Amino acid sequence: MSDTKQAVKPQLDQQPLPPPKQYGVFLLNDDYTPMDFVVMLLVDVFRLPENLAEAVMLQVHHEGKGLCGVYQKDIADTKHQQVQNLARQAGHPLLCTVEEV
Ligand code: TYC
Repeated sequence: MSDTKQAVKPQLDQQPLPPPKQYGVFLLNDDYTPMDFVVMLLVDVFRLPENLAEAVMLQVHHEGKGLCGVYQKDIADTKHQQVQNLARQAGHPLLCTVEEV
């Protein structure tokens, strides 16, 4: 009786996959969202330490935009959705964007 199991052949002749694209999640400034709320988001959603969260919040406040974190697309989209959901629930107009970096 022949052995019907197929040998798994390593695909050594194939090129390695390119690294996955990376996406930055950016916060945008507005005149209404409280600073404390933005710092809380940066700590809770992006896991930044408190001092860095405050620095990012102030950068957004002064320069209009700031990078919160860099992720693969699905994770960046999830963070974006979490920010928008938390902001809307709290009644703030905070906006964030996802951009390939
Ligand atoms: N500019 C806001 C204020 O003065 C604070 C703020 C910071 C809002 C960062 C949004 O992404 C933001 N209350």
